[in-house]
Amino acid sequence: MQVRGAVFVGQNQDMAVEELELDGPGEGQVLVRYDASGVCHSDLSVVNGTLPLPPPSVLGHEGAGVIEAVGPGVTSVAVGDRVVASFVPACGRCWHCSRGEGNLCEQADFGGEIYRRPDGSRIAAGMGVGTFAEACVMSESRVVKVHTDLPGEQLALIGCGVTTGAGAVLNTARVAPGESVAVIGCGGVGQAAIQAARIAGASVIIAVDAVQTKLDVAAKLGATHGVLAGNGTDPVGEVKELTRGRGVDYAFEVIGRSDTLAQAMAMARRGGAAVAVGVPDMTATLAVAIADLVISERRLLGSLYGSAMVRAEFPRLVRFAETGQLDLDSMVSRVVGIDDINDTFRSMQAGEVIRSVIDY
Ligand code: COD
Ligand code: ZN
Repeated sequence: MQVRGAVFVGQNQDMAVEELELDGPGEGQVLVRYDASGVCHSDLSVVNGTLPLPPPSVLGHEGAGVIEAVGPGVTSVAVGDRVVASFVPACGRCWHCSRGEGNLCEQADFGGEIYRRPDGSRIAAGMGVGTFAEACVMSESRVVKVHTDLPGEQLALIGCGVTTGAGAVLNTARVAPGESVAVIGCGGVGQAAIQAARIAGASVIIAVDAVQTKLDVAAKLGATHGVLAGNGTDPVGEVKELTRGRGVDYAFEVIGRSDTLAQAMAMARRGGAAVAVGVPDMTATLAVAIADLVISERRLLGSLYGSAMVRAEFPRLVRFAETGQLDLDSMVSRVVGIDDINDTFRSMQAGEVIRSVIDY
């Protein structure tokens, strides 16, 4: 079948929207026709070289759609099912999946070079689910069936940003009622973390961002305090001041910078934890005083894809949205067509949006 898709053609170059030929699903594979795709900062991180993925490929990893065809042997979904794509496979059988660590699934599955370009060359979906094209073929382990009437542009966000941010709070840190939280970086992923902290019953939720409008949205979604970061500011001091000098139980770094991760460590109380959600370039390291780790019993936790078991997590997040606890509508700042994909990166960098969503 013929689909339109945005092709990542080279580092720091605009993506090219092309007509692509897509093969049908093979053994154990499904064909998903996307309703919508969110545009996450990690897609930009691939294009600007922070996350090393070679061009050319079809990026996008936050999408929801409908199963259009299934290959032989597929059992978990059928034609017509609504699904959210999972950019980490969830095979359910490997060593990690069996231990409840589905986000670390060991299945080595990259659907192969499924798209054929007009010049005859073949390319793959760079993050496995190709949500920057109208449709994609992938292993059935990468789709989760959901029963819901939520609009596609809201459902798509569950594929990455919401699961990554909310899961960091609910699964990685397991924030308990009454605890205190700081979230550094209030883009799509950070706003989901703020909402999850509210759902978890955190009593103090401090949003930290360099852009005031992000703090305004955070206040609407559950933040009890906002701290404007940037030149000449002291976010660590302000967070300490808001917590009687002690610091927060959990400080989440949701940008992908080593300096703000150091801030998160400094914001965590004695016995508290910093949670690294963002990923800076692959060489970045963090200098931590070992004495501080021991004497202050501060912990540093990594969180990948919200430590989520997606087959349970996606439906849970859908229920939170349906019951009004999770406000996805406020996270969708712009709905655009695939031809506007390059402008969504510009508006993300300009701090204009929480999430841009491509509507197919
Ligand atoms: N201090 C405070 N706020 C800042 C600063 C700073 N120095 N710099 C930027 N910010 C704010 C921005 O104003 C913005 O509001 C926010 O940080 C970042 O938001 P977005 O919308 O650009 O980014 P998200 O929410 O889409 O993504 C954040 C991630 C941390 C997930 C992402 O960038 C990342 O690190 N990805 C790699 C990790 C990964 O692959 N995860 C799985 C797939 S996402
Ligand atoms: Zn993402």
